[in-house]
Amino acid sequence: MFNKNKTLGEFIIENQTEFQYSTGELSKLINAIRLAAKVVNHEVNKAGLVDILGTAGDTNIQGENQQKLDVLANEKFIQTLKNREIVCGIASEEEDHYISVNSQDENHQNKYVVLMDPLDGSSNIDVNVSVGTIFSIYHRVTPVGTPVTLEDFLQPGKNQVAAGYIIYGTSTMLVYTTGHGVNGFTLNPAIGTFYLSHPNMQFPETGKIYSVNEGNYIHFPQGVKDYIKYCQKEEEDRPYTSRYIGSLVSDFHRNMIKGGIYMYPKSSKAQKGKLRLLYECNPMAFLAEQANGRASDGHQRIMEIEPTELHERVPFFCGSKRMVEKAEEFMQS
Ligand code: AHM
Ligand code: MG
Repeated sequence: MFNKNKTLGEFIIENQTEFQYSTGELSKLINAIRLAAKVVNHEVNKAGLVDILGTAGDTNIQGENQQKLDVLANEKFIQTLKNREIVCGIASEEEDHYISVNSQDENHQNKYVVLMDPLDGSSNIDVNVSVGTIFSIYHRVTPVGTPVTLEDFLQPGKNQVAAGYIIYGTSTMLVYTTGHGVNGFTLNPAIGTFYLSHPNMQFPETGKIYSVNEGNYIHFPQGVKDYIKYCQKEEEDRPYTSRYIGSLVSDFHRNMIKGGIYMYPKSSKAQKGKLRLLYECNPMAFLAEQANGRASDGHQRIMEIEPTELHERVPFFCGSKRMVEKAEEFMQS
C-alpha cells in the first residue's frame, strides 16, 4: 500500500538519492516547478472571472494588464526558475530564443536546462476545458560556469533526466518521472499541497481509445488512414472508442489511465505534424516509456531523434505499447 498522506515535497526528498547526480539540485528544480504550478493553477482557475472583471480594453478591475494565460504562465515559470537560480538555461514554446540564466556570473554552477510548454492546449481555456504545462529537464553538455549554448538544448530525448506535466483539470495534478517510473500528485487546493495520489503509473499494454483530430483525415498519409479504419473495424475487441480533447496533456493522461493511443500525424497541410519535439513530444515520450508505453514518429523512437532546431515539429504516436506498435505497422507497410 502506498501512503496517500505523502506530500510531493516529502517524496522528492526521499527519492533524491535515486538520482545519479544527487546533489539536491534537481530536487530544488522540481520544487520550483511545483511552486510555479500552484501559481499558474491559481490563474487558470480564475480565467473566466478575469474575463468578467476585466474591461473591454486591456486592463482588469485592479488596473493590471490582462494577459493571455499562456503568456502569463510563461512569465510565471520563467520568473520562478530565474529567481531561485537553479537552472542555467530555459527554452519555452512561447519564446523565440532560449534564455541564458546568470550567464555573466562565472561562479554560477547550475547544471540543468529546462524546456517547457508553459500552457499547452491554451485554445481550450476559453471554453473551460483542461489544459496543461509540460516540462523537460536535461543536464547541460557545455561546461558549468559558462553561458549555455544552443547545443545544451538540442539534445535527443533519451538524454532527459526528468520530465513531467501539470494538468489543470477537474483536479490539478503534477505527474513526473526522473527515470524511475512515473508518479502522480494531486493538489489539495484548500491547503495548497500536492499529495501522492497515483504512484507508479502505467499504461495498460493495450486499450480501446484512439485520440486523433479526425477532421484532418483526408490530409493524413495512407498508413494513418488505414490505421484509423482498423480502429473502427468491428472485429475482436474493436471498434475502439474515439476520444479527443485537443489538449495533449489531458488526452495523454486519460489514455495512460485507461489505455489508448494519441496521434498527431503529419498531413498534406503540415509535413511534420504540429507538435514540438522538444517541448511536447520528448517529455511525453519519456513519461510514456517510463510508464510501460511507447512513443514514436511512426518510424522511429521519438527519444532517438537528434533535434536540429528549438521549435522543430514531429509526427507523434504515443500511448499503450501494443497500440503504438500496431499503428507503426500500418505506417511502415
Ligand atoms: P499548442 O501548443 O498551440 O496549445 O498546440 C498543441 C495542442 C495539443 O495540446 C493538442 O493535442 C493539439 O494541439 C490539438 O491540435 P488540433 O486542434 O490541430 O487538433
Ligand atoms: Mg503546446
